[in-house]
Amino acid sequence: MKLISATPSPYARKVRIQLIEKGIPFELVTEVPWNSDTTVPLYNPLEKVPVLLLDDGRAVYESAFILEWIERTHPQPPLMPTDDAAYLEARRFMVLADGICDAGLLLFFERAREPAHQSQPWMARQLRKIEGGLAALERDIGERAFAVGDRLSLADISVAAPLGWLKVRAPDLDWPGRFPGLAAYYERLSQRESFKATVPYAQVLRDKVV
Ligand SMILES: N[C@@H](CCC(=O)N[C@@H](CS)C(=O)NCC(=O)O)C(=O)O
Repeated sequence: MKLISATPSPYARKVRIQLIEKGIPFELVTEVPWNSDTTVPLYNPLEKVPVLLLDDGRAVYESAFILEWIERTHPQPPLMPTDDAAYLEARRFMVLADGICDAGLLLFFERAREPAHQSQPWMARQLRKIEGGLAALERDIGERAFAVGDRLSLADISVAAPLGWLKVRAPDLDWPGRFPGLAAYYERLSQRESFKATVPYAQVLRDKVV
């Protein structure tokens, strides 16, 4: 099994952490999906990472679906609660976390435009979503060690992904300074080997994207 990933990608980081936590061997293929010579479109017509390449040649893409695919095909150790209410609560966190990633990427690429072409209303809109999402996470996770229940789940992995990404791609937002509960939560999760092994770092985008 191979995983096509990018070093800063919060979506790919979720899958990498899940694979490590489950002890599933995989080959990490690092790409810059924004560059014109990327191989990603060969495997995903949507041209995005992560892409999971199965041993039988099939490609699975869209991070939430990859997480589900891996959970179904490699159920041990479980990273989703079995109880319906807890499962749905975990999914709720995962949806919110992915939405923060989406707004973050939109903000990042708007900021990457020439200043004269940047849309202030668009950036303000994305910033509002990011900050609203972080505030909701701060409120709902509170001082708990894990988002749901008393063990690591895909909810924690998903929540951590935008937190780590924002540190690299939007450090000016200073979310740890503004959301101390989330900062302590992220710090605790960051002690895990799977988190240490996947700390995001920037890639240079060689080609013009916006
Ligand atoms: N909803 C997708 C988002 C994936 C995504 O946007 N990945 C970025 C890297 S962080 C990408 O590859 N973008 C390239 C593009 O949109 O062309 C997922 O969850 O997998």
